[in-house]
Amino acid sequence: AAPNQAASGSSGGDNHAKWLTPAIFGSIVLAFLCAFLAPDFAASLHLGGELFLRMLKMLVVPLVFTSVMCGVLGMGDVRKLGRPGAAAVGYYLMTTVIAVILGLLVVNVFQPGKMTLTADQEEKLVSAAEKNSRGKIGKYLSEETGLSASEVQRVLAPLPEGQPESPPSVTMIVENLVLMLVSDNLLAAAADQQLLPMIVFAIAFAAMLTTMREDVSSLTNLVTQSNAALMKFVMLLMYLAPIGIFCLVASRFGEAMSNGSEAFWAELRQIGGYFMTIIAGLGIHALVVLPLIYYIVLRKNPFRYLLAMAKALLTAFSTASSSATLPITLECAEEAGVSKRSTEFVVPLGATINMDGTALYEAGAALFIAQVSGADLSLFQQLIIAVTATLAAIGAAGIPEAGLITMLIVLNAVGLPLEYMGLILSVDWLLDRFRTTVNVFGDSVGAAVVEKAMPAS
Ligand code: DAS
Repeated sequence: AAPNQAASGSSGGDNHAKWLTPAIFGSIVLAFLCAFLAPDFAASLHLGGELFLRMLKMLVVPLVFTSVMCGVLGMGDVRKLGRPGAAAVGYYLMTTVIAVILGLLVVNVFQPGKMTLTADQEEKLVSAAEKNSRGKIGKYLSEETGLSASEVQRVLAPLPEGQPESPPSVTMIVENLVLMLVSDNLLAAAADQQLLPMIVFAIAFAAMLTTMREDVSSLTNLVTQSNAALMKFVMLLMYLAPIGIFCLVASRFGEAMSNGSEAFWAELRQIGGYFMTIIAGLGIHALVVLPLIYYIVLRKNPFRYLLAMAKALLTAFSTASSSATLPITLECAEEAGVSKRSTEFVVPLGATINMDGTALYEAGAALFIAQVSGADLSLFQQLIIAVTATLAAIGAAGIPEAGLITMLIVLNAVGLPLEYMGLILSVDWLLDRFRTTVNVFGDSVGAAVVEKAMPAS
């Protein structure tokens, strides 16, 4: 029973004031300035940032559930899901593999790991080695990244409890990823913002509705109208974005500056070669690879679309979380003219399993650690890195620093020393913002590209 589209709220068209994108961009510039000029004041704004982040995250679970259901209900018949579903998975795998290869390429070309460690870096290495006793690295990373122990464990789901005696086999990782598709407790999955099992359930539940003979319009209208109301909520929230994003960015950068900007730049310089190499890879992926795919499939200007997605990309940079950005990504993609059916179905799925930026980073960072630690990897071992980085990125959650945590899987797979993560920790919170932005842009291009595979409405 096709839902009452009239209640599904706006689709496409300009839902927002023109000033919003420049206002959000300006708030980020001001936040940087504030963090450099008055770091303590900037750091004190964390409450405003946290409130905005929580309002976004509060919408994620109900929005993912209703959006995916609307996307399936909009098809009218779940069998029509096959083609766009296959197109989406094909797109995700293709762009993730390209990203991984790009990550390995830039690190092989620029060789950022051929460096002499400073005394400070040696010290970081020793302290990480001490904390990296068996099973403790997850705890160490939880302390360093501020993620809760349960979040670290969830992100490491493809790894058995603690550190396996032997590196996890690829089959073990795949098995864990398959198990992540179906939760035995949906409420727990929702509470933990594990979106994949919720998406699978929402698709299956909506599919049941489309095959029922009884009149289910009251339920489908409830879902559609709930989704429309939630999208209105997102639109309202976006007017708070300039303030929320200002507080988020100013507080995080202010915290980084609290030891003085010299310390910040010194830390960035220490690992500058690695940082710039990964940024170069991310830039190529976001400004060449993805726009090329967009143009080849749609024959439209990809940079106009990038501009239309700017609010979502800036939010991704500010929150370092694809999940938290999801409501804004949905809103912007629709505003950019991508059909509701495509955004509702593809964007939530992409935000969960399509992480090009993370995949590129994990492969590149693992190779960097191999270079620094003097491990000379064979082509086959680099292939193992490529496969495990792809799987780890699929399994990574859309939360801050998830890519750093899941990199443990990649390092384990080729037996690289985990303590070398101590070298890249200090800049990871910043690099995470760039890779999250690439993740969100990859999801946005996915929604636009997969729309071509949608059945005629
Ligand atoms: N922060 C993650 C995200 O939200 C990406 C990562 O950690 O690599 O996409």
